Amino acid sequence: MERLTNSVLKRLPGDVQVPGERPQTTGVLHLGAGAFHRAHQAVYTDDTDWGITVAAPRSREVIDALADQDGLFSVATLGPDGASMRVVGAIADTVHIASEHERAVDLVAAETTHVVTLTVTEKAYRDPAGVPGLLAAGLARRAARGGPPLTILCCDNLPDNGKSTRASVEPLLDPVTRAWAEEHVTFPSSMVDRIVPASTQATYERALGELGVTDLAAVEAEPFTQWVIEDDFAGPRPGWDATYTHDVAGWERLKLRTLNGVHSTLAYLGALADIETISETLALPGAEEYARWLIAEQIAPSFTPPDGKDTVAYGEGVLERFHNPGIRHRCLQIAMDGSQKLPQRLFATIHDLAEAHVDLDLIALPLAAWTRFCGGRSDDGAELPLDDPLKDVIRQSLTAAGGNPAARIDAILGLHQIVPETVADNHQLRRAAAKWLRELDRHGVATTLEHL
Ligand code: CS2
Repeated sequence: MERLTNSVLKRLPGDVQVPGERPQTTGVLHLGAGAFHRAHQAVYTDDTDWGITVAAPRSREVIDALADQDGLFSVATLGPDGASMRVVGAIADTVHIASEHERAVDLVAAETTHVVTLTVTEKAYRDPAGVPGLLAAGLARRAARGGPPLTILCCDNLPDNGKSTRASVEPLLDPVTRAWAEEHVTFPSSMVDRIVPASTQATYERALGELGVTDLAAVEAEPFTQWVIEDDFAGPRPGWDATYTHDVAGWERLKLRTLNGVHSTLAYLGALADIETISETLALPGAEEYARWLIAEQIAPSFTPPDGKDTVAYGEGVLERFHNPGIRHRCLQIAMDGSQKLPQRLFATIHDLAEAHVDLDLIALPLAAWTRFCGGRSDDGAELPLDDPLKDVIRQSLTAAGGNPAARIDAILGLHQIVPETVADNHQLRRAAAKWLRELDRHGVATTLEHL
């Protein structure tokens, strides 16, 4: 079957949006070739005259597909009222970090690289041998050459993600590079948002149907897209149509606690109830009502939203997006890496509520749901995969705790690597979570939600 390449662009159906002139230079080096990058930063860059070199840390699947397609791929935007197709031409080159490490280091150092963007998932920042090590090696080379300033822009769902990225790289720098970096490198924070499920066979089939050629790097996404970036660039940047601000922290909190917090909550509840997607989970009797209460009574009072924003109204928008039937976002995909996601999505909220002496009953339910999910069995007794870097310690602690709900909650709250002491020691939270876990064990998710 013919592939999506430059030579077929002119023959694509008229309703497919195609790129104009392809970029000649790649001022952006992007680390992480996942679906989210392709449907988010790559689309923003496609609307500018800059190009991207995309670097894949481990798997070569996506970059091989891109290389076979002259860097082209399609984004299907799936709204409640139909779909539209766009071919993105911003990716000009690819690099495989695992097998071309030297070249990747050189790209970080290259004077033509002005911005390094990252979507490498939460856990990657804890692995000095991985992405932080690559950035450190690249900065050392750049400093040694007296290269131009560089902006390192994190686009992962972490709080203060610029600071977190800096903190993962800085300890790896020698004193000379560190001094140079202080002058020449910035790490702005950013809040990124677009729902982009992992591509499946159905994604590739849809692309083939719409384009008439095969696209093995195709992605599907919702219509909504947002990018709020801290205005702290060390040098030139592409003309991304983003919001530039000096206070990104409020935006990050709003999105992480509301969208991602409710996403993870629904993902664990849905997975336990043997439901495949978020939109199907939200359709369970009681689920949407619960999500609304959670947002209004627990998430909203936990922080001050950015200027002019109302968390409850924002939450309504989020729930509407979650309902989008065109997006089949699997609960098990979102359930992955809970230990890396829940600190900023759930524990930070609990911490702030506890400080403000707000009752913690409703927010104890996601904690109970995650605890039961980590036990590995759904309400129907099906096996649930625990895909998490802390899998071994989680399973060991739960096994040691036995069947008692209170002991299992204590085992999870005892994960001091991820649970702040103020949360772990909160008596009211422990009691409420144990109560919910007992309910979930006895009656399952569907009945628990129905009788809230
Ligand atoms: C999701 C996010 O997989 C997950 O954990 O919560 O990927 C979510 O879809 C995005 O952050 C939306 O911007």
